[in-house]
Amino acid sequence: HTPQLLEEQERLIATLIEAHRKTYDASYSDFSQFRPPKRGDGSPECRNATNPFLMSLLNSDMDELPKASASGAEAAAGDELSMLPHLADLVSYSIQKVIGFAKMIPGFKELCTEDQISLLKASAIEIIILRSNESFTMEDNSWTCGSNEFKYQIGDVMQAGHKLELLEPLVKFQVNMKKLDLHEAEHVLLMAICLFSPDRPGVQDRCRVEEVQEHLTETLRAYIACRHPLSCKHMLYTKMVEKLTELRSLNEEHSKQYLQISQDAVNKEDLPPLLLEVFGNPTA
Ligand code: H97
Repeated sequence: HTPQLLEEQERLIATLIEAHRKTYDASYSDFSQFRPPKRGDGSPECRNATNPFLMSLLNSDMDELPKASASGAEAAAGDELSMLPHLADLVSYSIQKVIGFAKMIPGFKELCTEDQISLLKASAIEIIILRSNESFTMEDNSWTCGSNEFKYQIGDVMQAGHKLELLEPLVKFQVNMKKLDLHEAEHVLLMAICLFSPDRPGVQDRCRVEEVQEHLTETLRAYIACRHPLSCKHMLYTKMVEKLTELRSLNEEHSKQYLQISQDAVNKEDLPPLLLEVFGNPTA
């Protein structure tokens, strides 16, 4: 049988969409306030990077090595972690927006502060990965946020210290998300469901969190059943729940790599205080 969208569920969806619109600026105009992106291009000056050639191929449309860098082995200016300041600022900014979004979800403010913190700490990277799907394009598998300066490709994330093997699943995830072609209602419900996961470490009032999550998933099921075109709703709910499982493993990988990056970072100022609080500060 077909569940109905109750008036209350309609209102919930409207609230979530409004919360997302208020916290996701699709013009990306704030990005110029971040520390600027520094992209090593595989030139001899940038030879210090671990994979300069691979990186230059990933970062451009060329499919051949640049002649200049094909010879000589002189190492020069440190290019390692050159994208870290910019991407750390992007992530810190995104965390602030995720917090703003969370505060507008009915039920979040009613939790005790400790549980609010536990949920945000655990889900921040997952919600950032989810919300970033809006800027992701399958045209060139990049996150395109306006100008070329703010177009992020795999090579850029490698230059923040992340490993290629682990970025491939991230891009695959983005492509598969894009293919689901979610409605805005489904996109915002998925982010809210991700936040209200009762099994996150440190959560005290699991029952309350579970109650809200169940209400959100019930709303998602009802929405898909009555609003999504028949031809595409087949297994959509199941596929969305599978995405949450994939996010857990991306999250786990991120934690490991983040720990490594934060230990490797020579300039501790590269990591903004909010980022250290949310993902951990190994030197604290
Ligand atoms: C969105 F590397 O909020 C708005 F150290 O859509 C727009 F920095 O580890 C643009 F320390 O293990 C957005 F944690 C785009 F910070 C999002 C993108 C594109 C955000 C650039 C790379 C991002 C990606 C989502 C996640 C990913 C930010 C990286 C996140 C990070 C980091 C750090 C930090 C840093 C890498 C994720 C690594 C995996 C593969 C999950």
